[in-house]
Amino acid sequence: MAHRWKNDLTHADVTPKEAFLNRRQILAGTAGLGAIAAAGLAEAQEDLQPNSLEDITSYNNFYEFGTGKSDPAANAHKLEIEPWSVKVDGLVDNPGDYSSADLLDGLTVEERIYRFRCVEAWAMVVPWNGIELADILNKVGIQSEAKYVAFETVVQPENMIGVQRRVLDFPYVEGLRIDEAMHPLTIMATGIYGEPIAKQNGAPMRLVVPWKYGFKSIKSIVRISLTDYEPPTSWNKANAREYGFYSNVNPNVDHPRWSQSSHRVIGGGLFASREPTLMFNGYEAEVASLYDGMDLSEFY
Ligand SMILES: Nc1nc2c(c(=O)[nH]1)N[C@H]1C(S)=C(S)[C@@H](COP(=O)(O)O)O[C@H]1N2
Ligand SMILES: [Mo]
Repeated sequence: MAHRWKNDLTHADVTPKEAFLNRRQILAGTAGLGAIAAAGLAEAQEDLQPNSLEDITSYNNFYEFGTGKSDPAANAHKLEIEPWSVKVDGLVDNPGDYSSADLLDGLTVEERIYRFRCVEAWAMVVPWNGIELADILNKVGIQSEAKYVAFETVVQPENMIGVQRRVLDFPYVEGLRIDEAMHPLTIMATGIYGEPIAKQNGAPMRLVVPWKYGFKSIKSIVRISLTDYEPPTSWNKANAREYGFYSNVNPNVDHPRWSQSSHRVIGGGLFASREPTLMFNGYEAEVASLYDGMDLSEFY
């Protein structure tokens, strides 16, 4: 179900600004890129800022592999992703343990260039490849009592230094309300720049919810559960005063320890700059109606 929303970003907005040639090599060297390449990348290259794969894969949050921004790139090679199984359970018609191939089989992978805003007030623009989460949920069959979706990240203690050090209460868990999960902007990402998603970015599949702070976009998912209650979420469990369940990007509501009105643009190098943060991270027109009647002045 392509193009049910309007994307105001182009490849020219992709950060950072330094590896245009790498990008050409990636495109030239990737067999089976198919629809992604055909979707205008060749033409758009004229407008492209230099490529961002390097920054996207080297500045990460993935606490299972350590708390430093460069720890995931250094340690996530240990993540074992084959075979990969996703348990689907709860209020679904077709529960079970799905291989990643079976879960995604027959569904359409699209490129989605999204702003990505961490609650720590930094941001990137990432050209994801992914499948609308709604397509996956429709495939497994949502029962009418389902009101939320819960997600869980894999735990491989022997491979995960952050798990060994118990830097958070693992497994990392996240959740969405069902209407958020079914929104066409919400994707299960399986790639970046037409390449399989790097382990430090959450291989083999991770959520991307572009109007919410980055911690909602849970990585390396092994369980999807449909529930009739609001599921617990990792950062809310760790510090409920600072991190809510909704966590929609909102420049008007400061985090208790830092302002959310602007953010640092990753990848600018010497030209690193700040830019104003937009309501719902720039997706207000698409998602504001989901929150009609909610008090957005609180840090949800
Ligand atoms: N399992 C898991 N998922 C996670 C995290 C994590 O530590 N563990 N960090 C979150 C945070 S805080 C952010 S900002 C994004 C970072 O995604 P990126 O490294 O692909 O930019 O992943 C989110 N998903
Ligand atoms: Mo984050």
